[in-house]
Amino acid sequence: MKVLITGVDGYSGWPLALHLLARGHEVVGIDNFVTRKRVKEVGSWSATPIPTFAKRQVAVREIMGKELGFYRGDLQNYDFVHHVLQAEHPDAIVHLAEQRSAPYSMIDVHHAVATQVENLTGTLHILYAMKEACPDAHLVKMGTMGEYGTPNTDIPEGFFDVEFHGRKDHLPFPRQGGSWYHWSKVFDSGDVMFAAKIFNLRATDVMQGVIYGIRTPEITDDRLLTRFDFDETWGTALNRFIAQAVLGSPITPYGRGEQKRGFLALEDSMQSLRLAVEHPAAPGEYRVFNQFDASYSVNELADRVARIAGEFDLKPVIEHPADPRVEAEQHYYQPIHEHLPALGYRRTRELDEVVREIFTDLLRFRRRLEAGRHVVVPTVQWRVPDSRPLLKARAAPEAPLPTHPGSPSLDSPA
Ligand code: USQ
Repeated sequence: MKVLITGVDGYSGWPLALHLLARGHEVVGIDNFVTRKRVKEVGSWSATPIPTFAKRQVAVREIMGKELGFYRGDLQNYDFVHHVLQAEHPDAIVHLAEQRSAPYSMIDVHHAVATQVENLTGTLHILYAMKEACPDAHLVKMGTMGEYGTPNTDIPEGFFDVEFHGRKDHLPFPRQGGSWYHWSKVFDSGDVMFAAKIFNLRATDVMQGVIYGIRTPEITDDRLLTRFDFDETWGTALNRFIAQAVLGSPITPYGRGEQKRGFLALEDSMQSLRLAVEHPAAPGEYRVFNQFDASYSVNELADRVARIAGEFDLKPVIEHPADPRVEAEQHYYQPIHEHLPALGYRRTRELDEVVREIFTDLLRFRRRLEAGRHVVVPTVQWRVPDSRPLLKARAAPEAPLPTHPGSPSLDSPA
């Protein structure tokens, strides 16, 4: 199959390109490199050294013997999107090119607006360009488990049966995003569902949990590494906890630490996305896959990381900052995930094994982490003004905390 990946330079996009190429698919990517720019904006960088995209393409050619097609451009430009879809006629489009950080979207009004305008515009451009240029292609759209929030019921895969005032229907399950970012994904889901109906498009909306990991089997050489973020804005819970342990900084489960999320190893996320691509939705069908392996509370993950850190002669402490987010810190959490296993999905990576793998790599890149020690402390607050202390019993910061000057530009660099 020919697969177009938007956001091919990102944490998931890059290993997905390698995975699909290794499986014999033809892959073309799009990126505008805005994540590289925005991680710099908050004063951080990838813990793994990542080459320029041109060097990545050379590495793919030399190490894998494969060609990776690439268009540098911005999904905010409809003519660009239409041109690529018309020129390439992909069988599937995996749409990952969105502002993906909840804390980033909560910095201020400008970051909230940029997140929602960019994410919704990019998705609408793809939907319209598909209608015009490749109406038989299958859209695999990256959503998030966070669209559902944490309801006090089980969470179905997108839809559920409802009986109200004596009448029954099969309806979308209510969405309750926990940040402007998560709400952008909720609005996207509505747009993709509607477009599938009116344009007769094939669409799979992937409700993905929090991803952790640094490697996939295709990453056989440092030149093929994917990015690994560890700062408070771009790093996600488990990855951040391991980076904190390597740094000797406190591991930071927020608040009571009993908030639960669905988690998935990077490698198994690649397997899931490939299965979605290889088993397309029918014309006019909008389907929803919940994509995660197991649910953990952040306390469980912090304890796990602290225990495994001992194997690497590290002795991290766990501290509980007041939760900078507005979220339930203790709640019921029981999402269902049956669609992907029905397509053949099987978990391949155990949590402890991946945690050890991340420790091993991060210890190699320890100096890159050390230089970013100041960006691991949470500063973005969901509720402002807020006078709660950021970190109980925290010493004065060793380096100035990062600031978030100005608003991000909607004109992402090409
Ligand atoms: N958390 C901590 N301590 C930290 C960092 C996070 O306790 O140092 C907690 C958060 O409060 C939250 C949970 O861990 O309850 C998850 O936070 P996260 O930063 O790992 O993930 P989140 O902001 O929800 O977003 C990430 C990705 C996003 C993806 C989402 C899947 O950045 O792109 O959509 O995970 S999900 O969480 O299922 O919505």
